Amino acid sequence: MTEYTTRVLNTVRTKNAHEPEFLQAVQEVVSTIEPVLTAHKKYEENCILERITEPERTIMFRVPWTDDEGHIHINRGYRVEFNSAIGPYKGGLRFHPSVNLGILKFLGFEQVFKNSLTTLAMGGGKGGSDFDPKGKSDAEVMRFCQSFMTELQRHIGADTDVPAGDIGVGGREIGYLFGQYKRLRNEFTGVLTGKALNWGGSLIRPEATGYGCVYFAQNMLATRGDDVSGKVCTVSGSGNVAQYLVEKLNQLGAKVVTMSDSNGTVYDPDGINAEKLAWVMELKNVRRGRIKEYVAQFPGSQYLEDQRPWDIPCDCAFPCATQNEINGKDAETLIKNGCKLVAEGANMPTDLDGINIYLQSKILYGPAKAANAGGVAVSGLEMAQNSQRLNWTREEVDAKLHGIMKNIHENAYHHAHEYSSDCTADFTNYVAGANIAGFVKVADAMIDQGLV
Ligand code: NDP
Ligand code: 2IT
Repeated sequence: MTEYTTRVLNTVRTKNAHEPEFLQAVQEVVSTIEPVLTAHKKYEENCILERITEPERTIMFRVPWTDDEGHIHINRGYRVEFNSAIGPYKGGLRFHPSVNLGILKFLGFEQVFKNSLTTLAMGGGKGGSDFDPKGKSDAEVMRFCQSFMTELQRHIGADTDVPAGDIGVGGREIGYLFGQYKRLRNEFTGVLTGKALNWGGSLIRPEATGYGCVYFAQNMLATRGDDVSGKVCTVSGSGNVAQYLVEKLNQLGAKVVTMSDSNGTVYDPDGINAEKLAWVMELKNVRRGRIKEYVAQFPGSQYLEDQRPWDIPCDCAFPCATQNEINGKDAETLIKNGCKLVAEGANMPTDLDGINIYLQSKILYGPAKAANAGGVAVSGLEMAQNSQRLNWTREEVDAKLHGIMKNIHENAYHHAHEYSSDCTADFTNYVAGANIAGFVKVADAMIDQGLV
């Protein structure tokens, strides 16, 4: 580590001592962008690292709501407006009991670099609440969303800050949030993305994160003359990202043998084919049930209570649930069992030990900022369509998503080979490549715009 990065990391650690996920995300970025900081002193001279690790604005607010029995509940709401150097703040809202400021700061920080990689004009932000939508009625979720938006609306706007979904926030929640924004502000604008098709949404937005992650995996495999067809794949999660990732893998001839939720994993050695996936989608999206119900429906499959999918042998692994779901031991197990590719649908699903093991093993590793950027990229395309007051076809949006993922891969590949000394003809350090490519665009914009 250089004197500059050591000093900045120490300050960030002191100032954010109780935010381990945020510190983890910062450490990963700072340790990989050193070569570009050394090559170009302007970043240090302009204190870019010190500035880019501090959110421009952090909003925290009370969210009171009443349940169906009339009992009052108080949750905490947040919006971290991290960086607006290259566009309005953009990033999802997460509703999950584990949400706290440190988790949203890690997500907002990651979003800055991810959004930069998409090539679209979007800054980075993230928000959410410790509200748990599980087990709540639609009416309770609506009242919560209305209360949450009653405060959030004064901070966001189509040219200021454009939230979207994340864990616990899907089409239902975006609908209630949009309705309340429209009522309070008396304007129909593209203030949220992930809207339904009949009121401003974009085709392919629900599919975009999962599809985009598979497109990124295909681009990585192509560098080794390989393809996803015929590959045995393990997937974690069974929500939005996991569902469409499994759909695309099936379409491309891969075999997906696991899906999971926070209670356990289903292992289906015959493969979760299109028909079984349709059943999972109905289970999770309509009945809002648990993944363990799969085994009663599909004999031959097993339910692994309290387990993640990483002990199951696979060619390719796609973590699509949550942060730090793969540790060093899991990464070792994956590689010992023959895994040749990890592409991250979730944000920061692998801890720092796990990442080091992937890099030492020289497998194809697509880090979240690059591999899951398809979701926010199509959010950017939804914003573009809203501004034009036009809707593009499914084929048009999918073609643009394909192009964006290819571009992200090339950009990360070239920056890795230019700056990261561990790259060879057969190996690309996409972590360094994605972090450097994402950083340079934002940092240069910050320098252009002066000390703000
Ligand atoms: P969903 O809420 O639709 O699904 C989340 C899935 O992950 C569920 O199966 C859930 O299980 C599981 N999960 C959530 N928290 C945990 C946990 N603590 N431990 C184990 N499993 C857990 O969310 P998404 O599919 O949208 O998001 C999944 C991941 O992808 C997140 O990391 C998110 O940040 C990331 N992401 C999402 C994008 C999007 O466009 N939606 C874009 C880019 C990244 P359970 O039902 O038990 O809670
Ligand atoms: O982590 C992410 O990129 C998202 N949850 C999607 C953000 C967005 O604005 O579409």
